[in-house]
Amino acid sequence: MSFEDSDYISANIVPIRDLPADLRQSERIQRILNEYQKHFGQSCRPLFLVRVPGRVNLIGEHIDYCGYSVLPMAIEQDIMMAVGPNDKSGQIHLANVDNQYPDVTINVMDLEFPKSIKWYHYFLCGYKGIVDKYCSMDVQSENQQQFPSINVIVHGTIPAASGLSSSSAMVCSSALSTLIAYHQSIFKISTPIPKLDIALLCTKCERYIGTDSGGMDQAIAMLAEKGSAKIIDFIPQLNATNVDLPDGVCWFIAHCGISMQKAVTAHYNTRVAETRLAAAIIARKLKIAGYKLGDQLWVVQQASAIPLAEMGEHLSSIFDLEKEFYTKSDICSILGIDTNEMEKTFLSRVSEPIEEFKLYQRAKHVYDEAYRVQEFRRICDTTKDVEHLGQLMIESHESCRDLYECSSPQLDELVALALENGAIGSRLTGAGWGGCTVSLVYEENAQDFETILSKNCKFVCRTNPSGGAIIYQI
Ligand code: NG1
Repeated sequence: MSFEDSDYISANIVPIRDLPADLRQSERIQRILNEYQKHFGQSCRPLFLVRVPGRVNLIGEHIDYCGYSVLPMAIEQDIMMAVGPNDKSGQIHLANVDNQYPDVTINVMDLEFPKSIKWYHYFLCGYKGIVDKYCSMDVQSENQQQFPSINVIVHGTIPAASGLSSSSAMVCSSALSTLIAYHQSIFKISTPIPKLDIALLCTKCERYIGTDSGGMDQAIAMLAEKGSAKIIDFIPQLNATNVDLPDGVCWFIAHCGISMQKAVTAHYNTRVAETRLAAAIIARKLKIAGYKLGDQLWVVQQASAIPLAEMGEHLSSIFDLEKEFYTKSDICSILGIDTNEMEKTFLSRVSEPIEEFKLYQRAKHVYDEAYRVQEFRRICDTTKDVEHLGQLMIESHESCRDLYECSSPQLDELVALALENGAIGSRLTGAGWGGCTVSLVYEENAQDFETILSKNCKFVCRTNPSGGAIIYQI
Protein backbone atom coordinates (compact mmCIF):
# COMPACT_ATOMS: atom_id res chain seq x y z
CA MET A 1 0.00 0.00 0.00
CA SER A 2 1.50 3.30 -0.98
CA PHE A 3 0.16 6.65 -2.11
CA GLU A 4 1.15 9.73 -4.00
CA ASP A 5 0.23 12.02 -1.16
CA SER A 6 0.28 15.29 -3.05
CA ASP A 7 -2.16 14.05 -5.70
CA TYR A 8 -4.84 13.73 -3.11
CA ILE A 9 -4.57 17.14 -1.50
CA SER A 10 -7.19 19.11 -3.37
CA ALA A 11 -10.62 20.49 -2.54
CA ASN A 12 -12.25 17.87 -4.73
CA ILE A 13 -10.31 14.92 -3.44
CA VAL A 14 -10.41 13.30 -0.03
CA PRO A 15 -7.33 14.75 1.69
CA ILE A 16 -4.50 12.48 2.76
CA ARG A 17 -2.44 13.98 5.57
CA ASP A 18 0.27 12.79 7.87
CA LEU A 19 -1.26 11.97 11.22
CA PRO A 20 -0.51 15.08 13.32
CA ALA A 21 1.54 14.45 16.45
CA ASP A 22 -1.12 15.78 18.83
CA LEU A 23 -3.77 13.55 17.30
CA ARG A 24 -1.42 10.55 17.44
CA GLN A 25 -0.88 11.19 21.15
CA SER A 26 -4.59 11.52 21.87
CA GLU A 27 -6.14 8.90 24.09
CA ARG A 28 -8.52 7.80 21.37
CA ILE A 29 -5.89 7.20 18.69
CA GLN A 30 -3.60 5.46 21.14
CA ARG A 31 -6.47 3.19 22.05
CA ILE A 32 -7.26 2.41 18.41
CA LEU A 33 -3.59 1.63 17.68
CA ASN A 34 -3.27 -0.56 20.77
CA GLU A 35 -6.46 -2.44 19.98
CA TYR A 36 -5.24 -2.96 16.41
CA GLN A 37 -2.23 -4.84 17.75
CA LYS A 38 -4.29 -6.66 20.34
CA HIS A 39 -6.65 -7.97 17.67
CA PHE A 40 -4.22 -8.59 14.80
CA GLY A 41 -0.90 -9.32 16.52
CA GLN A 42 1.93 -7.29 18.08
CA SER A 43 3.90 -7.23 14.83
CA CYS A 44 1.00 -5.75 12.83
CA ARG A 45 0.94 -2.03 12.08
CA PRO A 46 -1.85 -0.04 10.44
CA LEU A 47 -0.74 2.26 7.62
CA PHE A 48 -3.76 4.53 7.41
CA LEU A 49 -6.46 5.96 9.57
CA VAL A 50 -9.70 6.90 7.84
CA ARG A 51 -12.11 9.31 9.53
CA VAL A 52 -15.69 9.90 8.35
CA PRO A 53 -18.18 12.05 10.31
CA GLY A 54 -21.84 11.49 11.11
CA ARG A 55 -24.28 14.27 10.33
CA VAL A 56 -27.25 16.13 11.69
CA ASN A 57 -29.85 17.21 9.20
CA LEU A 58 -31.04 20.73 10.07
CA ILE A 59 -34.01 20.60 7.73
CA GLY A 60 -35.25 18.58 4.73
CA GLU A 61 -36.37 15.17 5.94
CA HIS A 62 -37.24 12.28 3.63
CA ILE A 63 -36.92 14.38 0.52
CA ASP A 64 -33.44 13.43 -0.74
CA TYR A 65 -34.82 10.27 -2.36
CA CYS A 66 -37.47 12.42 -4.05
CA GLY A 67 -34.76 14.52 -5.70
CA TYR A 68 -35.01 17.57 -3.40
CA SER A 69 -32.22 19.49 -1.68
CA VAL A 70 -31.47 18.99 2.02
CA LEU A 71 -29.52 21.02 4.57
CA PRO A 72 -27.30 18.95 6.87
CA MET A 73 -24.01 19.56 8.63
CA ALA A 74 -21.34 17.05 9.59
CA ILE A 75 -20.89 16.50 13.34
CA GLU A 76 -17.84 15.85 15.49
CA GLN A 77 -18.91 12.26 16.18
CA ASP A 78 -17.41 9.93 13.61
CA ILE A 79 -16.21 6.51 12.55
CA MET A 80 -12.48 5.90 12.46
CA MET A 81 -10.90 2.90 10.80
CA ALA A 82 -7.25 1.91 11.13
CA VAL A 83 -6.25 -0.08 8.06
CA GLY A 84 -3.19 -2.19 7.41
CA PRO A 85 -1.90 -5.15 5.43
CA ASN A 86 -1.89 -8.74 6.52
CA ASP A 87 0.34 -11.53 5.24
CA LYS A 88 -2.51 -13.74 4.01
CA SER A 89 -4.56 -13.19 0.89
CA GLY A 90 -8.21 -13.03 -0.05
CA GLN A 91 -9.43 -12.09 3.42
CA ILE A 92 -10.76 -9.12 5.31
CA HIS A 93 -10.08 -9.18 9.04
CA LEU A 94 -12.45 -6.87 10.84
CA ALA A 95 -12.42 -5.88 14.48
CA ASN A 96 -14.13 -3.23 16.56
CA VAL A 97 -12.77 -1.40 19.59
CA ASP A 98 -16.23 -1.77 21.10
CA ASN A 99 -16.30 -5.40 22.17
CA GLN A 100 -20.06 -5.75 21.75
CA TYR A 101 -19.15 -6.15 18.05
CA PRO A 102 -17.24 -9.44 17.64
CA ASP A 103 -14.23 -9.90 15.33
CA VAL A 104 -14.91 -11.43 11.97
CA THR A 105 -12.87 -12.77 9.05
CA ILE A 106 -14.49 -12.63 5.66
CA ASN A 107 -13.39 -14.41 2.53
CA VAL A 108 -13.58 -11.82 -0.26
CA MET A 109 -15.02 -14.47 -2.58
CA ASP A 110 -18.18 -14.79 -0.57
CA LEU A 111 -19.61 -11.45 0.35
CA GLU A 112 -23.21 -11.87 1.37
CA PHE A 113 -25.92 -9.55 2.59
CA PRO A 114 -28.34 -11.75 4.53
CA LYS A 115 -31.62 -10.58 6.05
CA SER A 116 -30.18 -10.51 9.55
CA ILE A 117 -27.70 -7.66 9.42
CA LYS A 118 -24.57 -7.65 11.56
CA TRP A 119 -22.34 -4.65 12.23
CA TYR A 120 -19.73 -5.60 9.64
CA HIS A 121 -22.20 -5.78 6.75
CA TYR A 122 -21.96 -2.00 6.49
CA PHE A 123 -18.25 -2.45 5.95
CA LEU A 124 -18.93 -4.99 3.22
CA CYS A 125 -21.23 -2.54 1.39
CA GLY A 126 -18.36 -0.09 0.95
CA TYR A 127 -15.86 -2.84 0.16
CA LYS A 128 -18.03 -4.46 -2.50
CA GLY A 129 -19.08 -1.13 -4.00
CA ILE A 130 -15.46 -0.10 -4.53
CA VAL A 131 -14.22 -3.48 -5.75
CA ASP A 132 -17.11 -3.85 -8.23
CA LYS A 133 -16.53 -0.34 -9.55
CA TYR A 134 -12.77 -0.40 -9.92
CA CYS A 135 -12.05 -4.03 -10.64
CA SER A 136 -13.61 -5.76 -13.62
CA MET A 137 -15.53 -8.96 -13.02
CA ASP A 138 -12.90 -10.89 -15.00
CA VAL A 139 -10.09 -9.62 -12.80
CA GLN A 140 -12.21 -10.34 -9.73
CA SER A 141 -12.98 -13.92 -10.67
CA GLU A 142 -9.39 -14.69 -11.71
CA ASN A 143 -7.54 -12.89 -8.93
CA GLN A 144 -9.78 -12.26 -5.99
CA GLN A 145 -8.34 -15.12 -4.02
CA GLN A 146 -4.96 -13.40 -4.36
CA PHE A 147 -6.10 -9.93 -3.26
CA PRO A 148 -3.89 -8.83 -0.38
CA SER A 149 -5.72 -9.37 2.89
CA ILE A 150 -6.45 -6.35 5.01
CA ASN A 151 -6.83 -5.75 8.71
CA VAL A 152 -9.31 -3.11 9.76
CA ILE A 153 -10.23 -1.97 13.24
CA VAL A 154 -13.23 0.30 13.70
CA HIS A 155 -13.90 2.86 16.41
CA GLY A 156 -17.16 4.80 16.32
CA THR A 157 -18.49 7.66 18.43
CA ILE A 158 -21.80 8.16 16.58
CA PRO A 159 -24.66 6.59 18.54
CA ALA A 160 -25.93 3.77 16.32
CA ALA A 161 -29.45 3.77 14.85
CA SER A 162 -30.03 7.34 16.01
CA GLY A 163 -30.63 9.32 12.84
CA LEU A 164 -27.05 10.64 12.87
CA SER A 165 -25.91 8.55 9.96
CA SER A 166 -23.60 6.08 11.63
CA SER A 167 -24.40 3.61 8.84
CA SER A 168 -23.22 5.91 6.06
CA ALA A 169 -20.12 6.89 8.03
CA MET A 170 -19.32 3.19 8.22
CA VAL A 171 -20.01 2.59 4.50
CA CYS A 172 -18.00 5.64 3.42
CA SER A 173 -15.07 4.77 5.68
CA SER A 174 -15.02 1.24 4.38
CA ALA A 175 -15.10 2.49 0.78
CA LEU A 176 -12.14 4.77 1.51
CA SER A 177 -10.28 2.03 3.39
CA THR A 178 -10.72 -0.33 0.44
CA LEU A 179 -9.67 2.33 -2.02
CA ILE A 180 -6.57 3.21 -0.04
CA ALA A 181 -5.64 -0.44 0.43
CA TYR A 182 -6.08 -1.55 -3.18
CA HIS A 183 -5.82 1.50 -5.39
CA GLN A 184 -2.42 0.76 -6.83
CA SER A 185 -1.98 -2.95 -6.29
CA ILE A 186 -5.37 -4.08 -7.54
CA PHE A 187 -7.23 -1.23 -9.17
CA LYS A 188 -4.20 0.33 -10.89
CA ILE A 189 -5.80 3.74 -10.47
CA SER A 190 -3.37 6.49 -11.34
CA THR A 191 -5.54 9.57 -10.80
CA PRO A 192 -7.33 10.52 -7.60
CA ILE A 193 -11.07 9.91 -7.46
CA PRO A 194 -13.26 12.97 -6.83
CA LYS A 195 -15.19 13.05 -3.55
CA LEU A 196 -18.43 13.48 -5.47
CA ASP A 197 -17.89 10.18 -7.26
CA ILE A 198 -17.18 8.40 -4.00
CA ALA A 199 -20.32 9.90 -2.43
CA LEU A 200 -22.45 8.71 -5.36
CA LEU A 201 -20.90 5.29 -5.28
CA CYS A 202 -21.43 4.98 -1.52
CA THR A 203 -25.10 5.94 -1.91
CA LYS A 204 -25.54 3.09 -4.36
CA CYS A 205 -23.59 0.56 -2.38
CA GLU A 206 -25.34 1.31 0.93
CA ARG A 207 -28.41 -0.10 -0.84
CA TYR A 208 -26.87 -3.60 -0.65
CA ILE A 209 -28.02 -3.58 2.94
CA GLY A 210 -31.61 -3.14 1.79
CA THR A 211 -32.43 0.56 2.35
CA ASP A 212 -33.14 2.76 -0.64
CA SER A 213 -31.01 5.52 0.75
CA GLY A 214 -31.39 8.96 -0.84
CA GLY A 215 -27.79 10.17 -0.80
CA MET A 216 -27.79 12.99 1.78
CA ASP A 217 -25.65 11.15 4.33
CA GLN A 218 -22.93 9.94 2.01
CA ALA A 219 -22.77 13.38 0.35
CA ILE A 220 -22.30 15.35 3.55
CA ALA A 221 -19.89 12.74 4.94
CA MET A 222 -17.64 13.20 1.92
CA LEU A 223 -18.19 16.89 1.13
CA ALA A 224 -18.54 18.60 4.52
CA GLU A 225 -16.22 21.46 5.43
CA LYS A 226 -15.44 22.47 8.98
CA GLY A 227 -17.47 25.48 10.12
CA SER A 228 -20.21 25.27 7.53
CA ALA A 229 -23.55 23.58 6.99
CA LYS A 230 -24.22 22.55 3.39
CA ILE A 231 -27.14 22.59 1.06
CA ILE A 232 -26.95 19.36 -0.89
CA ASP A 233 -28.57 19.35 -4.32
CA PHE A 234 -29.17 16.14 -6.22
CA ILE A 235 -30.61 17.61 -9.41
CA PRO A 236 -29.28 18.17 -12.06
CA GLN A 237 -26.30 16.60 -10.31
CA LEU A 238 -24.89 16.11 -6.85
CA ASN A 239 -23.58 19.38 -5.50
CA ALA A 240 -22.84 20.83 -2.06
CA THR A 241 -22.78 24.56 -1.26
CA ASN A 242 -21.86 26.25 2.02
CA VAL A 243 -24.69 27.79 4.01
CA ASP A 244 -23.79 30.48 6.54
CA LEU A 245 -25.71 29.81 9.71
CA PRO A 246 -26.62 32.81 11.89
CA ASP A 247 -24.40 33.92 14.78
CA GLY A 248 -25.54 34.02 18.39
CA VAL A 249 -27.29 30.65 18.26
CA CYS A 250 -26.19 27.07 18.66
CA TRP A 251 -27.38 23.60 17.72
CA PHE A 252 -28.12 20.71 20.04
CA ILE A 253 -28.62 17.05 19.27
CA ALA A 254 -30.58 15.00 21.81
CA HIS A 255 -31.50 11.32 21.80
CA CYS A 256 -35.10 10.33 22.60
CA GLY A 257 -34.12 6.96 24.09
CA ILE A 258 -35.53 4.77 21.34
CA SER A 259 -33.29 3.52 18.55
CA MET A 260 -34.49 2.67 15.08
CA GLN A 261 -32.54 0.40 12.80
CA LYS A 262 -34.05 1.38 9.51
CA ALA A 263 -32.51 -1.55 7.64
CA VAL A 264 -34.42 -4.08 9.74
CA THR A 265 -37.88 -2.53 9.46
CA ALA A 266 -39.92 -1.82 6.34
CA HIS A 267 -40.71 1.81 7.31
CA TYR A 268 -38.10 3.57 5.23
CA ASN A 269 -38.55 1.69 1.97
CA THR A 270 -42.32 1.88 2.39
CA ARG A 271 -42.06 5.67 2.42
CA VAL A 272 -39.82 5.61 -0.65
CA ALA A 273 -42.43 3.45 -2.42
CA GLU A 274 -45.32 5.71 -1.35
CA THR A 275 -43.60 8.79 -2.74
CA ARG A 276 -43.02 7.05 -6.08
CA LEU A 277 -46.66 5.90 -6.19
CA ALA A 278 -47.81 9.43 -5.40
CA ALA A 279 -45.65 10.69 -8.28
CA ALA A 280 -47.25 8.16 -10.62
CA ILE A 281 -50.75 9.32 -9.71
CA ILE A 282 -49.84 13.00 -10.06
CA ALA A 283 -48.29 12.25 -13.46
CA ARG A 284 -51.41 10.40 -14.58
CA LYS A 285 -53.82 13.10 -13.36
CA LEU A 286 -51.77 15.99 -14.78
CA LYS A 287 -51.04 14.03 -17.98
CA ILE A 288 -47.30 14.56 -17.62
CA ALA A 289 -45.56 13.69 -20.88
CA GLY A 290 -42.35 11.72 -20.59
CA TYR A 291 -43.07 10.44 -17.07
CA LYS A 292 -41.79 6.90 -16.49
CA LEU A 293 -43.26 4.59 -13.86
CA GLY A 294 -41.03 4.85 -10.78
CA ASP A 295 -39.91 8.48 -11.37
CA GLN A 296 -39.44 10.69 -8.31
CA LEU A 297 -41.74 13.49 -7.09
CA TRP A 298 -39.43 16.24 -8.35
CA VAL A 299 -39.81 14.91 -11.92
CA VAL A 300 -43.55 15.45 -11.99
CA GLN A 301 -43.40 18.79 -10.22
CA GLN A 302 -40.82 20.10 -12.65
CA ALA A 303 -42.67 18.79 -15.69
CA SER A 304 -45.95 20.23 -14.40
CA ALA A 305 -44.37 23.71 -14.18
CA ILE A 306 -46.25 24.24 -10.88
CA PRO A 307 -43.95 26.20 -8.54
CA LEU A 308 -42.73 24.22 -5.54
CA ALA A 309 -44.37 26.73 -3.17
CA GLU A 310 -47.80 25.91 -4.65
CA MET A 311 -47.38 22.20 -5.24
CA GLY A 312 -48.52 21.12 -1.75
CA GLU A 313 -51.80 23.04 -2.17
CA HIS A 314 -52.29 21.76 -5.69
CA LEU A 315 -52.36 18.17 -4.46
CA SER A 316 -55.86 18.60 -3.05
CA SER A 317 -57.18 18.77 -6.62
CA ILE A 318 -55.27 15.61 -7.59
CA PHE A 319 -55.91 13.22 -4.71
CA ASP A 320 -59.21 12.21 -3.20
CA LEU A 321 -59.00 13.81 0.25
CA GLU A 322 -61.97 11.78 1.45
CA LYS A 323 -59.72 8.72 1.30
CA GLU A 324 -57.37 8.23 4.23
CA PHE A 325 -55.39 5.79 2.11
CA TYR A 326 -55.37 4.16 -1.32
CA THR A 327 -55.49 0.40 -1.81
CA LYS A 328 -53.53 -1.55 -4.43
CA SER A 329 -56.63 -1.89 -6.54
CA ASP A 330 -57.39 1.88 -6.31
CA ILE A 331 -53.85 2.59 -7.51
CA CYS A 332 -53.86 0.00 -10.27
CA SER A 333 -57.12 1.27 -11.67
CA ILE A 334 -55.92 4.92 -11.71
CA LEU A 335 -52.61 3.96 -13.32
CA GLY A 336 -54.10 1.37 -15.67
CA ILE A 337 -51.62 -1.33 -14.63
CA ASP A 338 -52.09 -4.74 -13.03
CA THR A 339 -51.04 -5.72 -9.51
CA ASN A 340 -48.01 -7.58 -10.80
CA GLU A 341 -46.59 -4.57 -12.54
CA MET A 342 -47.39 -2.35 -9.59
CA GLU A 343 -45.64 -4.66 -7.16
CA LYS A 344 -42.66 -5.17 -9.43
CA THR A 345 -42.17 -1.47 -10.12
CA PHE A 346 -42.89 0.01 -6.73
CA LEU A 347 -42.81 -2.60 -3.99
CA SER A 348 -39.98 -4.99 -4.76
CA ARG A 349 -37.74 -3.40 -2.11
CA VAL A 350 -40.37 -3.33 0.61
CA SER A 351 -39.84 -6.28 2.92
CA GLU A 352 -43.35 -6.48 4.38
CA PRO A 353 -46.73 -6.63 2.65
CA ILE A 354 -48.48 -3.24 2.59
CA GLU A 355 -52.12 -2.83 1.75
CA GLU A 356 -52.72 0.84 2.61
CA PHE A 357 -50.88 3.65 0.86
CA LYS A 358 -51.04 7.21 2.18
CA LEU A 359 -50.15 9.06 -0.98
CA TYR A 360 -51.56 12.56 -0.54
CA GLN A 361 -50.03 12.86 2.93
CA ARG A 362 -46.56 11.72 1.81
CA ALA A 363 -46.48 13.93 -1.28
CA LYS A 364 -47.74 16.94 0.68
CA HIS A 365 -44.96 16.47 3.23
CA VAL A 366 -42.32 16.16 0.53
CA TYR A 367 -43.30 19.25 -1.45
CA ASP A 368 -43.85 21.44 1.63
CA GLU A 369 -40.62 20.23 3.23
CA ALA A 370 -38.66 20.86 0.05
CA TYR A 371 -40.03 24.40 0.04
CA ARG A 372 -39.12 24.84 3.72
CA VAL A 373 -35.52 23.94 2.82
CA GLN A 374 -35.50 26.67 0.16
CA GLU A 375 -36.89 29.14 2.68
CA PHE A 376 -34.40 28.12 5.35
CA ARG A 377 -31.54 28.68 2.96
CA ARG A 378 -32.95 32.01 1.75
CA ILE A 379 -33.17 33.25 5.36
CA CYS A 380 -29.60 32.10 6.11
CA ASP A 381 -28.43 33.97 3.01
CA THR A 382 -30.41 37.16 3.74
CA THR A 383 -32.12 38.23 6.97
CA LYS A 384 -30.75 35.50 9.25
CA ASP A 385 -34.04 35.76 11.14
CA VAL A 386 -33.58 32.98 13.68
CA GLU A 387 -37.19 33.00 14.86
CA HIS A 388 -38.24 32.29 11.27
CA LEU A 389 -35.71 29.44 11.04
CA GLY A 390 -37.10 28.02 14.28
CA GLN A 391 -40.64 28.24 12.93
CA LEU A 392 -39.62 26.28 9.82
CA MET A 393 -38.08 23.59 12.03
CA ILE A 394 -41.27 23.36 14.08
CA GLU A 395 -43.38 23.04 10.92
CA SER A 396 -40.99 20.41 9.60
CA HIS A 397 -41.41 18.33 12.74
CA GLU A 398 -45.20 18.64 12.64
CA SER A 399 -45.23 17.51 9.05
CA CYS A 400 -42.95 14.53 9.81
CA ARG A 401 -45.24 13.62 12.70
CA ASP A 402 -48.65 14.11 11.08
CA LEU A 403 -48.18 13.64 7.34
CA TYR A 404 -45.10 11.47 6.99
CA GLU A 405 -45.68 9.56 10.24
CA CYS A 406 -41.98 9.07 10.88
CA SER A 407 -41.91 10.47 14.41
CA SER A 408 -42.55 8.60 17.67
CA PRO A 409 -44.13 9.63 20.99
CA GLN A 410 -40.63 9.88 22.53
CA LEU A 411 -39.41 12.18 19.75
CA ASP A 412 -42.55 14.34 20.05
CA GLU A 413 -42.03 14.62 23.81
CA LEU A 414 -38.40 15.59 23.37
CA VAL A 415 -39.30 18.26 20.81
CA ALA A 416 -41.97 19.59 23.19
CA LEU A 417 -39.48 19.60 26.08
CA ALA A 418 -36.95 21.49 23.97
CA LEU A 419 -39.51 24.10 22.93
CA GLU A 420 -40.72 24.53 26.53
CA ASN A 421 -37.14 25.11 27.62
CA GLY A 422 -36.03 27.85 25.32
CA ALA A 423 -35.40 26.19 21.95
CA ILE A 424 -36.31 28.50 19.07
CA GLY A 425 -36.97 25.46 16.90
CA SER A 426 -36.74 21.71 17.38
CA ARG A 427 -37.44 18.72 15.19
CA LEU A 428 -36.59 15.08 14.64
CA THR A 429 -33.50 14.60 12.52
CA GLY A 430 -32.67 11.77 10.13
CA ALA A 431 -35.04 8.96 9.28
CA GLY A 432 -37.00 9.20 12.57
CA TRP A 433 -39.22 6.58 14.26
CA GLY A 434 -36.76 7.04 17.14
CA GLY A 435 -33.26 8.47 17.38
CA CYS A 436 -32.41 12.14 17.74
CA THR A 437 -33.82 15.63 17.61
CA VAL A 438 -32.00 18.79 16.59
CA SER A 439 -32.74 22.05 18.38
CA LEU A 440 -31.86 25.67 17.66
CA VAL A 441 -31.05 27.60 20.83
CA TYR A 442 -29.89 31.15 21.63
CA GLU A 443 -26.31 31.13 22.83
CA GLU A 444 -27.26 32.76 26.14
CA ASN A 445 -29.76 29.96 26.88
CA ALA A 446 -27.43 27.13 25.88
CA GLN A 447 -26.19 26.23 29.37
CA ASP A 448 -29.65 25.99 30.95
CA PHE A 449 -30.99 24.17 27.92
CA GLU A 450 -28.28 21.55 28.07
CA THR A 451 -28.75 21.06 31.83
CA ILE A 452 -32.48 20.46 31.52
CA LEU A 453 -32.24 18.18 28.48
CA SER A 454 -29.43 16.12 29.92
CA LYS A 455 -31.63 15.29 32.92
CA ASN A 456 -34.21 13.87 30.53
CA CYS A 457 -32.31 12.01 27.84
CA LYS A 458 -29.38 9.67 27.44
CA PHE A 459 -27.38 11.68 24.93
CA VAL A 460 -27.33 15.46 24.50
CA CYS A 461 -24.62 17.44 22.85
CA ARG A 462 -24.03 20.83 21.43
CA THR A 463 -22.72 20.47 17.92
CA ASN A 464 -20.69 22.50 15.45
CA PRO A 465 -20.18 21.84 11.76
CA SER A 466 -17.32 19.40 11.40
CA GLY A 467 -15.09 18.57 8.43
CA GLY A 468 -15.73 15.75 5.96
CA ALA A 469 -13.86 12.52 5.30
CA ILE A 470 -10.09 12.49 5.69
CA ILE A 471 -7.34 9.90 5.48
CA TYR A 472 -4.27 10.04 7.71
CA GLN A 473 -1.03 8.24 6.97
CA ILE A 474 0.21 6.76 10.18
P1 NG1 B 1 -30.60 8.10 8.73
O1 NG1 B 1 -31.06 9.09 9.68
O2 NG1 B 1 -29.12 7.97 8.67
O3 NG1 B 1 -31.28 6.80 8.89
C1 NG1 B 1 -31.94 8.25 6.37
C2 NG1 B 1 -31.34 8.20 4.97
C3 NG1 B 1 -31.17 9.58 4.33
C4 NG1 B 1 -32.46 10.38 4.42
C5 NG1 B 1 -32.99 10.37 5.88
C6 NG1 B 1 -34.31 11.06 6.05
C7 NG1 B 1 -29.76 6.36 4.59
C8 NG1 B 1 -28.37 5.91 4.66
N1 NG1 B 1 -30.01 7.59 5.02
O4 NG1 B 1 -31.01 8.73 7.27
O5 NG1 B 1 -30.77 9.43 2.99
O6 NG1 B 1 -33.44 9.90 3.54
O7 NG1 B 1 -33.12 9.05 6.38
O8 NG1 B 1 -34.24 12.37 5.64
O9 NG1 B 1 -30.63 5.62 4.18
